[in-house]
Amino acid sequence: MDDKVIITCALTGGMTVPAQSAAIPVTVDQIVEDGLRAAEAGASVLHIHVREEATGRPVADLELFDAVLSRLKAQTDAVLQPTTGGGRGMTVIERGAIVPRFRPEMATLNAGSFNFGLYPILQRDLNFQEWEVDYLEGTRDYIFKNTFADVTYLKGLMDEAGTKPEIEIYDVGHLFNLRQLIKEGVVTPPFNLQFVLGVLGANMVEPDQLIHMLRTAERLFGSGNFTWSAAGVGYPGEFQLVALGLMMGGNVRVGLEDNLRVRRTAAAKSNVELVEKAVALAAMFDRTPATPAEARAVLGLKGSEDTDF
Ligand code: KMH
Ligand code: ZN
Repeated sequence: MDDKVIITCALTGGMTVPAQSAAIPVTVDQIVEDGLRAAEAGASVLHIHVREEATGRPVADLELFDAVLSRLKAQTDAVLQPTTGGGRGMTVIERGAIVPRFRPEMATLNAGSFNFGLYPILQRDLNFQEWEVDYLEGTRDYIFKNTFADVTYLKGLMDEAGTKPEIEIYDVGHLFNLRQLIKEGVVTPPFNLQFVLGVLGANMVEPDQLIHMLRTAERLFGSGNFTWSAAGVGYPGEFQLVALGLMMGGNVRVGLEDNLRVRRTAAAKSNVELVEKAVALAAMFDRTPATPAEARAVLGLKGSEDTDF
């Protein structure tokens, strides 16, 4: 097993809302500051979303992406990985615009459509803003749309930009989608998989679910033809998958995008706390955080010079 582990930190996302935690970075300054500290703590990939600064609402605003990406690139060598997943209400055109505009080394590519239910968050006794109630309640009737046409379109943008996709797999069926896209020449091995478990509407965080998805990927694609990472949504799911990923030779993802607790009884004060816990767990499994250069080599990335930010 390769002792190096690529730790991705998903800084803010488009799922959680500010009412859930004051730790969620919202402004450009907060996202940049948290990203720099997360990289310092051992994250070699920073997964980037942006939010309206005044309200914290997830947006696809290219000016905000430019500010975050440019300032991070100026201060860290970590791989900067913007999302094409965006958030509820964004079209695939809006979501994909970050690729030709910034030509990032890496961006997410979601391999299938599914219900994306965030509305149970409203059962918590929190001080929600009006938009947060609408945003969350609206997910009762929301499909995170990634049709074969959408995935093909987004991957085409990435091919033109020299951007490597991180292919997000939420259900085992998404692996069979991927097999079809390989047949069509849309995706060619080697590629990078991120197993994301714990979204209501797709697979949940259970050890045998991850192992089944991994074994299915190995059977469909051959274990030498892909790298993989594990991202658990919620607590303890995030760190259950971190432990499994570390034990099984994979890479791992943590961050306030996916999970707001660092202990069962303690909310995370920042992304750094989550990265630090992943680094500590890695050491227990004889694994050390990959440097950005090592991550680029494993993921097959073009380097940060050839980007447009
Ligand atoms: N929010 C995660 C559940 C993306 O941004 O494209 C999935 C994710 C995908 O991070
Ligand atoms: Zn994301």
